[in-house]
Amino acid sequence: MVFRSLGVKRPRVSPGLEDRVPPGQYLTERWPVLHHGTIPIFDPATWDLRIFGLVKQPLRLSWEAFQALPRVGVTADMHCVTRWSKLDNTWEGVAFREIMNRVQVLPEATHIVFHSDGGYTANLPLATVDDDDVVLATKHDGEDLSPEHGAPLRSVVPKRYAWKSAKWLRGIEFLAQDRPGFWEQYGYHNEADPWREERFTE
Ligand SMILES: Nc1nc2c(c(=O)[nH]1)N[C@H]1C(S)=C(S)[C@@H](COP(=O)(O)O)O[C@H]1N2
Ligand SMILES: [Mo]
Repeated sequence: MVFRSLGVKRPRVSPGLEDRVPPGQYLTERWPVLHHGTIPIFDPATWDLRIFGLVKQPLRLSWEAFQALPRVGVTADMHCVTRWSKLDNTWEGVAFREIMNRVQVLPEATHIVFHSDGGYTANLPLATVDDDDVVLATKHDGEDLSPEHGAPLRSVVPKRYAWKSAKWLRGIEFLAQDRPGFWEQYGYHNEADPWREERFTE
C-alpha cells in the first residue's frame, strides 16, 4: 500500500499476504519462545486435564484418555502482542468443540478460563472458543510440542493474540461471568482481536 502510493514496485511477497498480517505486526519464520515463569515438567503418569465449572458432566482426563479422543488438524496463523506473527502453523490435537460436547456445557455458561500448569490463566467468551479452529494441540507442524512450546498440551485460539492460548494446559473452567486472566489483570486487552489491534486497555 505504501509502496504503491510512492510508485515503488512492491517487494515480492506471496499473493494475498497483506491480508494475513494484522496491523502493527511483522512476520517471523522462526518460532519465538515467550512465556512468564518456568517450564513445568511433564509426567504422563500424573498429568491430567480437568474440565469443570458450569458443565453437566465434569471431566478429568488422564494423558492416556486424552490421547484416545478423536483428533483434528488446524492450519492457522499466530499473532503475538509483542508484534511477531508466524503464518501457517499446523496444529494437531482435539477440537475444543469435541470437549464441549463431552462435558455438555450448561446454558448459563458465557465465558471460559484456560488454566495452565504453574498458574497462568487466560479468559475468553464462550462464543469465541466455540469455533472450529479452536484446538487443544499436542503437535505443531507434525512434531510433538517441545517443552518450551507447551508440551504436552496447549490451547490454540487463532483469532486472538497468542497470550489467550495457554501452554501447558491443565484445566478448562466454564463460568457464568467473565474473569480476567493473567495478562488481562495487568492491563492487556480483554478481547485481544489482532485485526482490531486490541493490545492493551487505555
Ligand atoms: N502457560 C503459559 N502459556 C502462555 C504464556 C505463558 O506465559 N504461560 N504466554 C503466552 C504468550 S504471550 C504467547 S505469545 C504464546 C507464545 O507461545 P510460544 O512460546 O510457543 O511461541 O504463549 C502464550 N501462552
Ligand atoms: Mo505473546
